Amino acid sequence: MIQLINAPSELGAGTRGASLGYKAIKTASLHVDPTFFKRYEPIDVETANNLLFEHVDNPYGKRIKGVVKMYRRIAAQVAETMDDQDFPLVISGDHSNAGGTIAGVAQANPGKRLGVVWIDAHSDLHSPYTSPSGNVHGMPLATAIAEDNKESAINDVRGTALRSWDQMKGSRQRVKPEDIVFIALRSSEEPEVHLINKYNMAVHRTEDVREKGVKAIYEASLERLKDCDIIYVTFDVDSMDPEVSIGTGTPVPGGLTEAEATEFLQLYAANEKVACMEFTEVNPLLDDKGNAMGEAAFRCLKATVEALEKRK
Ligand code: Z70
Ligand code: MN
Ligand code: MN
Ligand code: MN
Repeated sequence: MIQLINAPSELGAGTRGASLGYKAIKTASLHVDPTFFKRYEPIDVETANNLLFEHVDNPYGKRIKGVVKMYRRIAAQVAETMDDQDFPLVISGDHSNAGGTIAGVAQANPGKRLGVVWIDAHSDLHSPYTSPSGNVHGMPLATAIAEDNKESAINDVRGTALRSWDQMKGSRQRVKPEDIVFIALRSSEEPEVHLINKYNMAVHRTEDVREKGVKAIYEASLERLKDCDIIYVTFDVDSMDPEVSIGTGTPVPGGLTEAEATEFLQLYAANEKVACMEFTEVNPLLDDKGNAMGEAAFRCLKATVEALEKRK
């Protein structure tokens, strides 16, 4: 069974409104498939969004104590869902807690090698030592590979931010850095580029997708992850072009079309190795075309669920 998990986080984002992403998607479903969220009723993860109203005390890990709370709750829910032999499909607000999703997948699958497909304009590989913004949604993938990247440090981090960071990071790698594949990546800072090169992570840019086609990039990613037992796929909607994805915190030109994103999601969803997926960063407050982003995300979600259903 597919289990939707609604985790309307937004503590990790730099702009407000990502916690409304699920509602935007749900509202969009009313025009397209009004009974969808009855058939796939999500489990709600309690947020710590009350902390949005408190003073930010850690410039290099903004609201990171609250992010850690969300991270733990999502990890626990994802692990429980997998222990129940259901497929977790997480709809999160901002991307910060994807490290929690990965921790949950790892917890429920001890001894299995976990690969990651990161469909995103950003590489989300910062640590508090390297983050230019202090926004924790730029850090989840670094928690999965337990990477401080101190050799690229630009920030003098101390105190509770470090303790929270160590809690997110955990004591061991949940994913080997060489088991990470990026799709539609086009915005990384220097410390992230350093890690991508150091560990030879696979990067497929939008131009590569155009040149070779979605299917070929998908197949290359599977070849890359052939020694992995299971795969987690994350879909940050800013992977899509701002023409589709203006309703998101940090749109970046040169992204995927909705059709390309849909094809990727359908291919991954149809693959038995894919054990968990996540949709993230829909922010209707930034959408200047009504709920266009919510509508596109819902169409992507519906296509994903239909492909997952066909597996059985
Ligand atoms: C930049 C930073 C970012 C979104 C992650 C951007 C981070 N690398 N933005 N996800 N939407 O501030 O770390
Ligand atoms: Mn992201
Ligand atoms: Mn992004
Ligand atoms: Mn609007």
